[in-house]
Amino acid sequence: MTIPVAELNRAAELREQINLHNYRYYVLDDPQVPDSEYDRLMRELQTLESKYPTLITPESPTQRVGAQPLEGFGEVHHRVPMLSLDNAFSDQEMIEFDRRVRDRLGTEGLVHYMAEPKLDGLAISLRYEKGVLVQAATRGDGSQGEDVTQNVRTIASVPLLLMGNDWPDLLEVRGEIYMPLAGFNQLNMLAQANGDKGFANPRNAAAGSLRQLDSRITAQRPLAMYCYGFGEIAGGPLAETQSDSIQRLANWGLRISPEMRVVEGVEGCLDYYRQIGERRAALDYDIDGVVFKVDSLKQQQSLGFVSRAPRWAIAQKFPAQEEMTRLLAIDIQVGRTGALTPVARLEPVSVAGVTVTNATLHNEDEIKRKDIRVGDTVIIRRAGDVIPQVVRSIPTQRPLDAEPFQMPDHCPECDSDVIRDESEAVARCSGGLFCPAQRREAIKHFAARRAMDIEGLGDKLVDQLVTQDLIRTPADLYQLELTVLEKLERMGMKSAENLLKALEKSKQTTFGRFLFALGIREVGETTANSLANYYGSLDAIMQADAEALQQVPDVGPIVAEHVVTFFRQPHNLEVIQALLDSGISWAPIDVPDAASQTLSGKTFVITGTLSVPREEIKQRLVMRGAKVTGSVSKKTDYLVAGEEAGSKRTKAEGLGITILDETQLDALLDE
Ligand code: D41
Repeated sequence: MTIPVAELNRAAELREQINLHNYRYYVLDDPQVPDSEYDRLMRELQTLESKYPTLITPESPTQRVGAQPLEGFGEVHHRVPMLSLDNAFSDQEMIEFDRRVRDRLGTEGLVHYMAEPKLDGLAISLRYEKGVLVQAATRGDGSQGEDVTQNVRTIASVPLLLMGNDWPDLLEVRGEIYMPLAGFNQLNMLAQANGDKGFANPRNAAAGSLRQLDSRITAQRPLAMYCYGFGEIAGGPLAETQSDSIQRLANWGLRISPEMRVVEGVEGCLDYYRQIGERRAALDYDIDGVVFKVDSLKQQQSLGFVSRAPRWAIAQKFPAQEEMTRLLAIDIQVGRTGALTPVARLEPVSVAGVTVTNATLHNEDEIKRKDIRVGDTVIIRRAGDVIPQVVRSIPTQRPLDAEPFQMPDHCPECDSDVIRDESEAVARCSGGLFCPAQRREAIKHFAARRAMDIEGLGDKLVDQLVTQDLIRTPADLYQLELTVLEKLERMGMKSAENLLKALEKSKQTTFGRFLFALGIREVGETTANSLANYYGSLDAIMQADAEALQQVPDVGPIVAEHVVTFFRQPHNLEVIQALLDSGISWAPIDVPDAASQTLSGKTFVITGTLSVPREEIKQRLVMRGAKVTGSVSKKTDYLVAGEEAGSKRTKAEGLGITILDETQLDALLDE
């Protein structure tokens, strides 16, 4: 069947447009058109292709949905081997690496390195012939891998056709296929909803998805790829440096990491390592370190490689974050609100350089779900500076007599009944302030830095004071006397005096801090401040009912109920009275009247250099009921722009948002 020229041209045009939109969306993460427009173009192309099947080529954007299942994967020989990476586990080892590089190069000058995150995924080689993706292979042992072309073709950020026309006729690109964390979490949530276990981590999920014989399954998985290296290239290297070569890949529509940088010398490497380490948790993918590559290809060549790893590259790994140890016991901790939290007592183990002896187990359901038992060998994870977690147990190493965990039905501290609301995951001690644990935790909370900020009143000291029955409520703190304090363990005359001074000093506080310190359930710092600013006085809050309380920003029905309940307890009112009697006070709060809220409901963004500090402008806007946010979006009503306002101004202009200079802002504030 001959195809009319008009439709032939239209098909070509559609492919070009779709490829471009694909690139904008998946590679640059900056879409140009709404999804509906993209879908419309795709449908039009599909219609044309089904009318004229000879129009279909393998690189058509319609051909990404997956193909017939395979019997098995073919083998691929890597003519240019896929090398492995040497590891460095410390700054010292990095210094030694840089020393070796400079010795071999015979230079004392600073070496330029290309730095990039080390993704925890799977290494892949893509082969483009005349700009068309013809093969994708796993690394395998470095010289022999598996042919996973059908699967890789379904990954949207892998171009089926390179952009431009200055690519070499043969181009092999190496990179890492991985699963973004957002996609991983979604996939696992879906799996769990279907009663499946899901994947243990994003790396396994990526590997499992890529090893599917049925590429239609792979097509459903949120995989992505970053390119970082080269295999065979017709006509030799693409440029003189690693960084320029990578830039050329980017120009052809291949996806490269936005974190890639050229750094100078080993100091530059170590800085980069630290910076990425700090941002690690904010990235949408798992990384296990940073890779450094000598930037000059000439230098790379003169360094060469040993066995299977180049001498010109190294991976500086982050310290391991998971370790195995034994679960010695499960203790129950009683919190300020009576919540019982199971805590794992562990055989001490060093995780990422920190000795861990305790880890959180969250709640009863979690322990049951993971089937964790005392005596088990367990895997502990420490992520950043959060509390270590028990990831899972290893059932094959379980002692025969290990029994399933059971939440106690009486409080381990005060023997009161434990109750668990059907709708809640937490079990609670019903003892209230009869329970010494709840009293202890309430007082610790009261004294905390973000609450009354009583310096020198640490957890251990509170434990002693409560255990010896020297205090029962936060108000008792202000009745403590020197003669009593100085006799306490690890207390001397001097620290006892300092504590009394700190107590005295804490009496001058803010209303928000005081409210927070009371420890009303679900009332955190922000809510406490909202309540303080909205009502201005304790009496006003105490008189408000649940309905009125919900008028306060970020107070919902649950918080409102907790506030009302708290102030209904005679015991709490007594404690508050005693606290006020002991001299606690705060600066009065001006409650703005409704008439001054001229900018209520309006959202502002402030940018550029202004003649007064930004905080001051923010304050003035907030006093008028406005909200001030950090970034421009459709929800922004006004952009206040000073000198040298950059991208925010451009974005605001694009969105048609009203832009104010300082004079216009003053006028608006004076209205
Ligand atoms: O992100 C990675 N996992 C990564 C792996 C990376 N950013 N760069 C890499 N560079 C290389 C060389 C220097 C050999 C081209 C690598 C790997 N190799 C690699 N991945 C798996 C084995 C080797």
